[in-house]
Amino acid sequence: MTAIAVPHAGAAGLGRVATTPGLCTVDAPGGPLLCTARSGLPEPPAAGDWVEAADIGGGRGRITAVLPRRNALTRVRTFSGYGRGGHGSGLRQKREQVVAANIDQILLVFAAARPHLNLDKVDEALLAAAAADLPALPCINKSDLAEAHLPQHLEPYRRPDLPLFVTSAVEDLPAALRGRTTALWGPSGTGKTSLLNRLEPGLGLRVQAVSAGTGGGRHTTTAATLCRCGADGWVVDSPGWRHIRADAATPAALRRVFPEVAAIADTCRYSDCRHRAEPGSAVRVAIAAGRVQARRAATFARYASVWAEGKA
Ligand SMILES: Nc1nc2c(ncn2[C@@H]2O[C@H](COP(=O)(O)OP(=O)(O)OP(=O)(O)O)[C@@H](O)[C@H]2O)c(=O)[nH]1
Ligand SMILES: [Mg+2]
Ligand SMILES: [Zn+2]
Repeated sequence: MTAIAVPHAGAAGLGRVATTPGLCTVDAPGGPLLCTARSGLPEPPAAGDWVEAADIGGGRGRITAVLPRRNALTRVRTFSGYGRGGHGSGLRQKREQVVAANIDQILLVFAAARPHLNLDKVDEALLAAAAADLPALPCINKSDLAEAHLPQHLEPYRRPDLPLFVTSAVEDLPAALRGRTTALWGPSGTGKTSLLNRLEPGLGLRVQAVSAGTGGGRHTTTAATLCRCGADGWVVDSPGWRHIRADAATPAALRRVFPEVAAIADTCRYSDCRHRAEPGSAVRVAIAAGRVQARRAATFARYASVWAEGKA
């Protein structure tokens, strides 16, 4: 996940792209328009883009211009192709795809269970959002399926600067989404679309049970879709991802996501301490005393060393 910052464009009187595969649906001032895009646009429109669209009658329209994006949530998709290097040399091509444009915040949707909750993935997602300078709202959905120890595991996320949602009942969410464009982001099957359907019952978006065997999602949502949510909010429902890239995490992002570890790491004897067997590692002492979670400290140390190596 990366967010590219570009200057904000004014939005009055323009349409906003709701869905993109094939024809675009544009939420235009006069109602929804099914649009084709003018050829020669520098980039294909993405969900959340503000566009100029000409109404050509019969509910149809034509996108003539895409306004500059304030930011864009992207994901890298890897394609296997066949290269010229002889037998079995599958060339892996990477292409960056815009999932959603002009986003104010990200609701990171995970499930307490089915699929299994991997808190390292939560940390990575928070780190990616911090590195992209986007506010993140972590949300643990399916709280009705949570095991008894969940509150203990979530302890590091209960902080005044982080609005953690534990949902199933969604009463607190509407206020957090008001007046903003929020991208839903998280693994497949965690209930992103279900949350949106409960917030806006009229949407009737498709959801699908997770796999009976693995408890994993089935990639039900296949394209990013912008929906109106409440009187003045927008939500982009997005396809569940498998990989999240947090490798761009800066020391500032690390400090924001792991404040309890960073504060103690500051007091380690060596500034390049890896918090393993080094003498004078305050983090190691804190783990032994139960003041810091070993899991969080390990992730913090891993990303700190990735950063240090990148700078070396
Ligand atoms: N027990 C329980 N099940 C839920 C909850 N929320 C959603 N589900 C179920 O989880 C399954 C997956 O929900 P979806 O909304 O399709 O998940 P998604 O995150 O949109 O998945 P993708 O579109 O594949 O990324 C469905 O069977 C939902 O009914 C919840 O709070 N509790
Ligand atoms: Mg979905
Ligand atoms: Zn240390």
